[in-house]
Amino acid sequence: MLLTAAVFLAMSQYAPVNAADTLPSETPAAFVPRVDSFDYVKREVMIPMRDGVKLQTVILIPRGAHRTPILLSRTPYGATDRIAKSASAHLSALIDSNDVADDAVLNGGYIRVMQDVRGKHGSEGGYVMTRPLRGPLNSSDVDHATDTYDTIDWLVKNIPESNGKVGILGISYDGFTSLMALVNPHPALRAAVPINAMVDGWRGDDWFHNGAFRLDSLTYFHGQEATRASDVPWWTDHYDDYDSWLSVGSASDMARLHGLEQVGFTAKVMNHPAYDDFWQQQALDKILAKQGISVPTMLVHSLWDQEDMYGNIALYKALKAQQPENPNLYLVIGPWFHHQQRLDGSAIGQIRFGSDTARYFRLHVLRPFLDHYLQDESVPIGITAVTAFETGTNRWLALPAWPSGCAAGCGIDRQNLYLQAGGSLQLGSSDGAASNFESYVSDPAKPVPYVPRPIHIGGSDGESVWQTWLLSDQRDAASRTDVLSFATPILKAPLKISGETIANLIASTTGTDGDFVVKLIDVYPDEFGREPKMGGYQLMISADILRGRYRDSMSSPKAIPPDQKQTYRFALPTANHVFLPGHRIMVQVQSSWFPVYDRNPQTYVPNIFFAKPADYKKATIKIFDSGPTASFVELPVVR
Ligand code: PG9
Repeated sequence: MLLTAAVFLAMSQYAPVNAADTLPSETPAAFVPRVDSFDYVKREVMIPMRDGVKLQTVILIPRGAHRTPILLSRTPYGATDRIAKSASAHLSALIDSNDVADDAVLNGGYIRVMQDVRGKHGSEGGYVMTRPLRGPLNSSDVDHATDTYDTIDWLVKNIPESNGKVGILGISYDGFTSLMALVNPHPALRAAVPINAMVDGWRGDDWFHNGAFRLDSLTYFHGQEATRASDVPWWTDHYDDYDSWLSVGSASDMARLHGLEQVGFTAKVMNHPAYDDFWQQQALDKILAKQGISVPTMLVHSLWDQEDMYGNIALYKALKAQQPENPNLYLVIGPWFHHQQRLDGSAIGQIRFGSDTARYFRLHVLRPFLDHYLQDESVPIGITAVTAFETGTNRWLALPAWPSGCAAGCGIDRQNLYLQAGGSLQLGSSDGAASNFESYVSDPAKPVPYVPRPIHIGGSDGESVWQTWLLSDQRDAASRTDVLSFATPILKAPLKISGETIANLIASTTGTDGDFVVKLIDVYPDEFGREPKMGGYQLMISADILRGRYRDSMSSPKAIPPDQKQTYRFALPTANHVFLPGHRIMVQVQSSWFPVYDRNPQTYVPNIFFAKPADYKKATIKIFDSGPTASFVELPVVR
C-alpha cells in the first residue's frame, strides 16, 4: 500500500502530460557529483561587498593545504568558465588550459581564486565598463579598489587553509582590476602582477590610440554590456571585415546598426572623443603615480600587444618619475601578442623566438616573484628589477631599469633618422639638399588595410589575424601608392634600440583633418638562408597613429590649415630590438589603417563619430624630407 502510494507520487511528479508514459524519469531531481578523490576542493561562494552586493567567487584549494597563499584574479569574462568548467580530478589539469597561473606557477602551492566583477556573470550589482574609482566619475560608494579590499578581507578570514597572504594577477581587463587593487590596498595584499593591463583607454589602450578610434571596441561594448552573461553574439554581414566596416559610414552608424545606443558605455565614449577630464581622471598611470605603490608589483608588457600596448610602460614611466628607487617595482617585457604569456611563446606568425618565451616567463620570472612575496618560507627572488627580451638576437636580459640598454656600461643616445629624397633614410643628420617632399592621395573610400584582404578578424584556418597582425609582412602596404616607404642602406653593423621611438613628421594636407601612421620596420635580407620565406620580410618593430586634430593638444582639437606645413610629433610603443647586419631599417608613412581605426573624413567636423558621408574627402598629403625641414624618427640607440 505504502509502495503504491510512493510510485503514484513519483509518477505524478515526473509524468508528462501524456498520461500514457508510465516510465519514471531516470534523471534524479538533483545529482550529487562525487569529487572526494580529487586532489583539490572547490568552493563557489557569493562574497558580500560593503554595499550588500554579492560577488560570485570560485575557490580552488589543494587538498590538505596548510598555510597556503592565495592567488586572486577578478574578471568580467566568467570566473566559473575560466577556471572550473573543465572536469578533472587534478587541479593542474583544471587550470592549465588558459590560466597564466598554470601549474608551472602554482606548483601545488597556491589557493587559486577567481571572481566575477560586479554586474557580470554570476555576480550581483550593476556593470560599468572599467568602473572608475569613486570620485568625479563615480558617485557611488564602491569601485574595484573597495571590491578587492572587501574580497581579500573575506578570503583571509574564511579560508582557514590560507597563510593570510594574497597575490592578485591577471591579463588585460584582469590586469586593470589587478592595478585597481593597489589603490588603498588591503594589508594582506602582498604582490600584484598586472599583465597587458588597460591603463588609459584614450592614449593607447583598447579604445583609442592618440585620438583615432579602434572600431573593434564596438564589438567589445556589445559583448560586454548587452547582457550580464555576454551571450548575445555580434553579427556580421560580410566575410571581409574591411567590407563590413566600409559599408556603413561612421562608427556611430555601425553602433546604431547593432543597437548599441542601448548600452551605457557607447554614449560615454562618443561624447568624449578628445582627451578631456573623462579620460584623464580615470587614467591609471596618473592615479597610481600620484599615490605611489606600496605592494610589490610586477608589470608585464608585450612588445606586440595588439590591445593594450600603452598602459604598463606608461605606468612604469610615471611611477619611476615619482619614485626612481622604488624597490617594489618590477617590469617584464616579452616578445608576445596580447595575453600570449599564458600560451606558447615560441613564435608569433612567422616570427620565431628560439624558445618558449612564455613558459620561461611563467617558470623563471613569475613564479620566483610570487613565491618570494607570498610563501611563508621566503624564496630568494633571483630576478632583477627589469627582465626584457631582446628581439632580433632573441635573448633575455636582466636590467636595472627601463630603458637601460644593457646590464651595465652602456647608455642610450637619441639619434635622428631623417627621411630623405628618393625614399632613403639617413642617421644623424639630414642631407644638405633643398627641402623636398613625397606625396600621396589618401582616399577615405579606399583606406589602407591593416593586413591583406580579405580580413577576417577571427582568422581563417584557425590562425588568428588579430593576434599576429602587428608582425605581419608590411610589403603589401609598401606596394600601395598611398603608403610611403623610406629605407637605410643595408646595415654593416648591428644597431640596437631600447625604449621609445618618436615620430616627428613635417607634413601638409589639402584637407582640414587627417591621420598619420608611422611604422618602424626591420627589413630582412633579400634572401634568408634557412627560412627562405623570410627573404625581404618587413617586420614592424613599433608603430602608431596620431589623429591630426590633436597634433598640438590632445584635449583641444583644432582643424589643420590646408596646404601648410605642420609638425606631427608622437611616441611609438617601446621596443628592445637589434637590427642585424644585412638588414635595413625602414619607415613607412600612411594616413589610414583600416578597419582597426575608424576613417578620418579628412574634413574637420566637430565629432568624427558623427561624420556624414559628404564629409569623407580625398586629400593630398605631402611628407617633407631632405634638407632643413626633413621629417625624422628619433631612435633610442644603445651605445
Ligand atoms: N583588451 C581587453 C580589454 C581590457 C580592458 C578593457 C576593455 C577591454 C581584454 O583583453 O580584456
